[in-house]
Amino acid sequence: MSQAPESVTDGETVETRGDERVELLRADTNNDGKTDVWVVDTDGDGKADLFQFDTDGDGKVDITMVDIDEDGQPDEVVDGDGGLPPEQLPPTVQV
Ligand SMILES: [Ca+2]
Ligand SMILES: [Ca+2]
Ligand SMILES: [Ca+2]
Repeated sequence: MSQAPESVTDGETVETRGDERVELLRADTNNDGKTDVWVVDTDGDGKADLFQFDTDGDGKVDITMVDIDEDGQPDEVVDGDGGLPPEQLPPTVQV
């Protein structure tokens, strides 16, 4: 069930390992006070399998990557939040 990282689709709901959303990390990489990187565990095993990025700083996710087999390589990349919008919470890490 692995797909090539090149399979970028638009506006689709991504398939994740689980239905949970445990945010392991939220980071503000451009120091505007808003989160722009989310690292998420969806199946509760403590390992990250969902990564989301806000690339234009509007607080909404622009790119979602899923690492379905948790090997550190993204298996699916979609535009937008992939049907998994994050809560608007302050970042846990200022980068
Ligand atoms: Ca930011
Ligand atoms: Ca996981
Ligand atoms: Ca955005």
